[in-house]
This record gives sequence, C-alpha cells and structure tokens, in this order.
Amino acid sequence: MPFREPLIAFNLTRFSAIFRLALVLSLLIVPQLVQAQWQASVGAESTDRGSQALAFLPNQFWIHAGDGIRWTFPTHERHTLTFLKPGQTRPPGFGPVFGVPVGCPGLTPDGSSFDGSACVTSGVLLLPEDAGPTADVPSYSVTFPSAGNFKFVCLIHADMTGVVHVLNLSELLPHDQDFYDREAQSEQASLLASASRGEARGASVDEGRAQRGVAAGTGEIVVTGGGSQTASLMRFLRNTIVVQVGDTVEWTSLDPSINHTVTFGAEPADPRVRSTNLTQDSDGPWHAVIITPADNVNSGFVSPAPQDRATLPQANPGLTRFRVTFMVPGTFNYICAVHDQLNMKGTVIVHP
Ligand SMILES: [Cu+2]
Repeated sequence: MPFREPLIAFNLTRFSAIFRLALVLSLLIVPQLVQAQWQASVGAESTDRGSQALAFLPNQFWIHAGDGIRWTFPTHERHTLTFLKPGQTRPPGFGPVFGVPVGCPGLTPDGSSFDGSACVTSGVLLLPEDAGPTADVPSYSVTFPSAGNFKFVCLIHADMTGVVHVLNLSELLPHDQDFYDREAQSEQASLLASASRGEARGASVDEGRAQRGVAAGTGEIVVTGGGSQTASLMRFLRNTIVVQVGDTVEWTSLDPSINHTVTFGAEPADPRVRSTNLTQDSDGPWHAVIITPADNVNSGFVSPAPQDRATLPQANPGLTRFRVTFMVPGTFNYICAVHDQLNMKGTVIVHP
C-alpha cells in the first residue's frame, strides 16, 4: 500500500526523535540525582618535612546540594577542617592544654553536614610521627544539604582558608574532579617551591648590633580566588651557628603567621609558656642567659603580629625576636617545641 508508507516513515522518525530527546534528558538529569563525593587534601610537605604547604588543596569547589567532600590530611603538621557559622568569632586553636583543640566549640563527627546553622569541625589531624609510606592517612568528610557559599578554615593556621560554592541541582557545575586534582597538584608544587626558596632569605637574616642572627622559620602568604594559603619553611636558618663565650644569638621569625619557639633543654608540656629565667629587653624581645650546659630555656611563641582589621582592636607588636647569651662553652642543641616533629631543630656551638 504505497499510500501509507510515508505515514509509517513519518511516525518512525517522530518516535525516534522523542526517544532521543528522552535519552538526552535522562543523561542530563540522572548524574545530578547521584550525590557526588568530591576529594581534596589538607596540606602538603617535602620529604624532609621542612617545606610545608599550609593550604587546602584546592581551596575552592563548586558542588551540588547533597554532595559531600572528603578531605585527607597527608602531613606531619597539624591542621583542622572547620566550617564556622557566618559571623562566628574564631575560637583559639588550642585550649588550656596545648594539643587539645577547643573545637567550634567541641568536635563534630566524620560525615557531618553543614548548612551554616551550626559549626562543623574535625579534630587536629596529622600523620603519626613515625608514619611510613603505608600508614593510614587521616581524613574527614562533610556533606552540604543546601545551596550557599561556605567558607572553611584551619583553626591552627590563620592564613589557610577556602570556600565551597553549593549550587542547586538545576545549575551546571563548572569543573570535574580531574580539574580539582590538577589544581591541587599545581598549587602544592608552587607552595612547596616557595617554601624552600625561603632558605636563601633566612640565611641572610640581619646580624646587626653585634648579635648573631638565626631565622626562626620563613614563609609567605599566597592568595587564590578561594582564599589564602601559606608556604612555610619550618627550619632554623642557619641550622648551626658558631659563636664565642659572651656572645648573644638573636632568632627572628620571618614567617607571616606561624608560631615557633626556641627551646633549650627539657621540652615543656606547653610550648606557649615562657621559662621563668627570661628578662625582657627594652626593645621588646625576651632574653635568656645560659650559665650552665643544663639550663632549660623556652622562648614561648616567637610570632609576628596578626594582620590588623578595621573595627577590631589593634594587635600588639609581634614578639618576632628572641635572644640568648651564652656564658659557657659547649654545644647547645635546641628545638622548636611546636615543630620538632618536622625536624625543626638547631645547634649553637660556643667556643671559649
Ligand atoms: Cu616551629
């Protein structure tokens, strides 16, 4: 029946067009109903642990409502992953007992969800000190049930922030996990390179006023579209210094926001507490005089002043220097009591 053939052909074409449209629609819609689990890292370090990327890698994500992000913590430096409520006052990293986090307040369990109404924070996560290459890497995940733009921070490092853009399901996401992996890799490489370049800057620390200079860490803050990251060299530069009896060595922090100590003898339970044998010089720095090889000296935090901001009280000048005068010959080993697990250690050799 030649008359009907065109009609059948027409129906088949129409059917196949509808079928194709349905297929295309289902391909567009189905992936969005699957709740994605995204991946990111918190920090990176060189193999000697001296160069530290104090950074969320990457530090911005665009995800859908209902998605989650799992952060891994692959370094020997401490970090937290923390979402404070909008406008919430930032809590201290540690409470009365050093190493015990205050939280926001308290800690929330792995897999918590965040929508801005209540804070979420991991505990302090890091690799165990003697972790081998097969050690379990700690991780923490957060899910985001509703749309919004949410900042996240590390409570230990002031210049370490990021943002998650949570979009409605109807919106397309600009990037896939491969993009974020590449971004994390390139940021990590650039931050670690920047940290290790601090060696040259630290080695040229000022030796003025007849004092011998050692840099207590160097670093710099890098800003991305998602927030700030810090590249720090957790080292004393120069690592070994040779002086004469009666000389004074001066340590200077060249890191924008990291706390270090200069600690001789017994490691104190709380590195923030200065030993009682210090006096304060008229220009600000605390100063110890070592009289016997067994003297215990702890500087407390040697730190820069935080960045001032409008409407907040002005910060005091930083305690960026610390001095020790050596009255006996010998070899004096010292540590940073915050970063000794990163091998931040040094030696003063005092000749008669
Ligand atoms: Cu340190």
